[in-house]
This record gives sequence, C-alpha cells and structure tokens, in this order.
Amino acid sequence: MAKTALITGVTGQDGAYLSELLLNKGYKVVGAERRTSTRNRQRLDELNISDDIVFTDFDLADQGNMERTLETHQPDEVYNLAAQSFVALSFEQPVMTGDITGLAVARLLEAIRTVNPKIRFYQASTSEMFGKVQAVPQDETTPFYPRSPYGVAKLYAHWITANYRESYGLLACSGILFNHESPLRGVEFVTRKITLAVARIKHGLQKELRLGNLDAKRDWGYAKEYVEGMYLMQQQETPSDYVLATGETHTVGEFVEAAFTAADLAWRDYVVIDPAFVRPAEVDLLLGNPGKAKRELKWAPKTAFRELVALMVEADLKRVDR
Ligand code: GDR
Repeated sequence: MAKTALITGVTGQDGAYLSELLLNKGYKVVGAERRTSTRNRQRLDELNISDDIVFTDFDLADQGNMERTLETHQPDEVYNLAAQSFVALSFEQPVMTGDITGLAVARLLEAIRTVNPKIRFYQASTSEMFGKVQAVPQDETTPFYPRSPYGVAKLYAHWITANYRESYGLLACSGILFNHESPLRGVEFVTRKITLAVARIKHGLQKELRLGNLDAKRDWGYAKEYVEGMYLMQQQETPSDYVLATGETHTVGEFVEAAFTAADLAWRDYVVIDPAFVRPAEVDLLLGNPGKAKRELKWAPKTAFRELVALMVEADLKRVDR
C-alpha cells in the first residue's frame, strides 16, 4: 500500500521539492493549502507536479479544520512546512507570527494526538533558533538564543514537538535546517533577491540592488537536497532531531560577489546599502555541524556554495530571458 504524506506549506520552496521527492517514491501526496484569492501553485507547476497532488483547504489557525483534514486523508506522515517564515516581517507582525509559526504547531500536534497518534510528524525547525550563537559550529546540543519574533516562535514549535514526543510518545521529529536556497526560493529572501536582480540587471531591466547588512554570515545549502533529509528523518525507527547544514559559512557580501561574477558583472557598480533592509536585531553568524545527520541518516550535502549561487543565477537569467 502506498503511503500518504500530508504536506503543509506545499506551495512553498520546500513543499514543492518534498512533494516531488515523495511522488517519485510512490507516495500519495496531499497538499495542504491555505485558500487565498489568488492561486499560488507556480512552484508546483514549474516542477510539473500540480496534477499529481491532492489539494486540500487547510489553515494553521483552525483546529477543527486540521482534525477533519487528518480524518479525511488519513496520512501516514505529516510534514509541517507552513509558517510565516520571513524573519524581517516577524518584527512587524510578531503576534501573527507567534500564532502561525509557533502556537499552530501545538494545534497540529493536538489534532494528531486526537485523530491518530501513530501519524509521524516532521516539524520544520530552523537555525534561527540559535540566533546569537552560544557555540561555533552549532549542533543539536547547542543552547538556543533566538533574535527575532520568528526565531522565538520557532523555538516554541521546536519544544512543543519534543514535548509531545516525550509526553505522549508521538513519532515527532524536528529538522533544524540551516538556510537552504534554490531557484524556487521566494524573492523576499536575500539569495533569490540577489540572483533575480543580477538577471534583471544583466537584461537592462533594473539599475541597482538595494540591500541591508552584507556582513551577516550564513550556512547556505541547496533546498532540493535538504528535503531528502526531512524524508530520512521520518523513516527513523526512533524519532530524533537533526541539524541539516553544509558546515561552511559565507557572508551576504560573498553571495553578492559570487552572483554578480557568475553573470560577468561587477557588484560594486550596482549594490546600494539601504537601512530599510537592516533588522532591529541580527543573527550575525550561522555555521552548522551536520555530523549527526551524516552518521545516522547517511545524509550529506552535495552542492557547494559557488555551485549553488551559479545555478540560481543561471535559472533567473533563463526566466528573465523568457
Ligand atoms: P534568514 O534569511 O533571515 O537567514 O532566514 P534571509 O535570506 O531573509 O536573510 C539572510 C541574511 O541576509 C541579510 N540581508 C537581507 N535579507 C533580506 N531578506 N533582504 C535584504 O535586502 C537583505 N540585506 C541583507 C539579513 O539581514 C540576514 O542576515 C531564512 C528564512 O528562510 C527562515 O524562514 C529560515 O528559518 C532560515 O533562513 C533558516
């Protein structure tokens, strides 16, 4: 019997790649989607998998809706990838972020516990929980110190997931994922903002690129590889939490330089520093140690930093060309 996976946040970058991976493995994929006035399935269309997914209306604010969704679709695995995931916005909308990124995970765990406690649960935790880092590199044992309402909300979600595992024996795990990027990344995030700008500048459609802090360091990997880690975590007999990262860190400035260089442009001619993009509190340095995932999941990142930048620039050059 084919397994059924329910994916919240199915229309996002990770939802799209995870859907593709699970469909290739023969899963029935139920895409939990928030109803909005405009259709938002471009990423799934781009991967040509929209027709293979069973969509269902879903809202992280609505407990009854969650329970009915689980009863109707009877998933074996739930992947909670939905969230208000833009760090900068969380400073403007901390309460909404707390509700949807944090508290909603308790709703979902309650729904699982009520409907079928055998459902396996994956929570999208994040390196943003390390925030003002207490050790370098960061692994599963590093203390947390979030630096944004988003990080605080994700930390609640992380601990409530562990708590339901320990209190009720739910098969729940969290992937502590460091930044993971791709051509499907939303344009509000810095990597995609940069690669799209490079492509538009190259085609004469844009004159400058306005950015905030270029000194922040991130451990950037390729999203398509990170969703494999999510799947592997769900297949472990005993659920546990895992860091997924590359073990390399680069500044935003280095990403800028690599992206402009990939299109034969000199970044200094185009980049303007704009305080509007500087955050009230910053996460200065993230560097993950994926040792546990390597040992226990046999997971390892393959795409190196410059390769990732180049593939994103190339994809945006093609898009803009079209
Ligand atoms: P991040 O990603 O906050 O790390 O969280 P983002 O790409 O938004 O920022 C990375 C770094 O770049 C700096 N920066 C800018 N960022 C944006 N978005 N726009 C700018 O113009 C800009 N200029 C400089 C930021 O200050 C920051 O230091 C991402 C999200 O996907 C989270 O949901 C996820 O949990 C983590 O990655 C892992």
